[in-house]
Amino acid sequence: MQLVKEIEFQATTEQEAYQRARERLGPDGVILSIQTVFTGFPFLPFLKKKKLVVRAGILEEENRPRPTTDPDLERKQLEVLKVLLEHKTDRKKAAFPEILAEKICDRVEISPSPTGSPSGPPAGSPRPDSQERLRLPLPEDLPDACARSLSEEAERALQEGLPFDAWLRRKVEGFCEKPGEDPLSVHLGGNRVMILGPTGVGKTTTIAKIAALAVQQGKKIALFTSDNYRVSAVDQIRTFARVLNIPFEVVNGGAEIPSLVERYPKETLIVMDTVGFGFRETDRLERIREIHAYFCPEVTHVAVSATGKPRDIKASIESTRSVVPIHKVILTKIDETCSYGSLLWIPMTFGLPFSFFTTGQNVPRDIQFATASWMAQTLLDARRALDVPW
Ligand SMILES: Nc1nc2c(ncn2[C@@H]2O[C@H](COP(=O)(O)OP(=O)(O)OP(=O)(O)O)[C@@H](O)[C@H]2O)c(=O)[nH]1
Ligand SMILES: [Mg+2]
Repeated sequence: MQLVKEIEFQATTEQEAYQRARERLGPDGVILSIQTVFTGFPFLPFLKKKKLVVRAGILEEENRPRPTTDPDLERKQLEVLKVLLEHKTDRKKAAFPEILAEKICDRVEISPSPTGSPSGPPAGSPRPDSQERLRLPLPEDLPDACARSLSEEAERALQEGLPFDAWLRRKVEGFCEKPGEDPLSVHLGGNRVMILGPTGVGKTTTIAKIAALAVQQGKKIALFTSDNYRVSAVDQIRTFARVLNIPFEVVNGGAEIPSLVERYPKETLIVMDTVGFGFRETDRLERIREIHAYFCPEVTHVAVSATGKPRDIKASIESTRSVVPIHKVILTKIDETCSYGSLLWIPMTFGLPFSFFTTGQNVPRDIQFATASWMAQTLLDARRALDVPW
């Protein structure tokens, strides 16, 4: 990409910044950066004013092949694409993602994630501090109210003769979709899908993994992004779309979404990537409300990181829910934690099922359909790895 025009101006809100960029640069304008500055008298805080210094521009693809910042990554991505395409013609032989993932790993030297698989948390994980939780091997990072309610339920089940493992498996069945013939469609929940969530949780990477699954299954898919605040964000998802050879659209404003969607037949899966937001960023939340209103997704997934603190995850989900309806939760970065309480307290607290779990940076390998068997196994293995007697 090359920057063919660049402007700088001031605005009071991100919404205004976006509108002015559109007015001055037309539909191809993208926000390059927004910097918040304060003016006024530092010693008189009530006179302090916030303003946004905005850089916007027009990006164009260069005619010559784009130099990549990471040629090794590009090579790996092309290898992944080749495996996907080969696999597409040979679909009956293998179940995705495991077998395809093996194929890809055989062909492409993708290093395993440093923290390893979630099914085997490293030794030295924090030990439960209460006798109660030692007796009932629940995750030690559960918020107290959830821990109490689960302990009581598990105790009752034990008294009725249901072993803890069996009770846990049954419990988590209510926290995800029932497996079906077409797990990708079941877990996505529709053909117009919007993925939201805080900054940096892995939304775009997860969308790339989902797109790879769709391509592998021969589904028609198009990627949309409304995250045009940063050049790198557009570039990141464009690269994935290019490697997978699927259509890609940058959405500059909500009003243009219906005509972009109309270009695709109803059966095409359209996945909308969105700008990450902090739960206090009302401008960004407004932007999400606008995109949602025009895109009218059948299903909205919120992505949150398993490494997040419960309070922050709660604030993210609640703030998202205050602007748009949410149907499912994607729990990301499970490989980066050995505390699995979020597998239980998130669905218990919000009454939302999980759709996908992501377990590393590798596209397309590190994604799991959220199934009860995977959840129960992960929770049980985590406790076994702690050598808890039970
Ligand atoms: N360990 C680990 N890293 C991940 C996972 N998913 C994504 N990442 C990494 O997290 C970082 C951010 O990922 P993105 O996909 O750009 O996150 P995002 O939510 O789209 O970020 P914004 O667009 O900035 O809000 C990248 O370095 C990813 O490789 C995961 O499951 N595990
Ligand atoms: Mg992103």
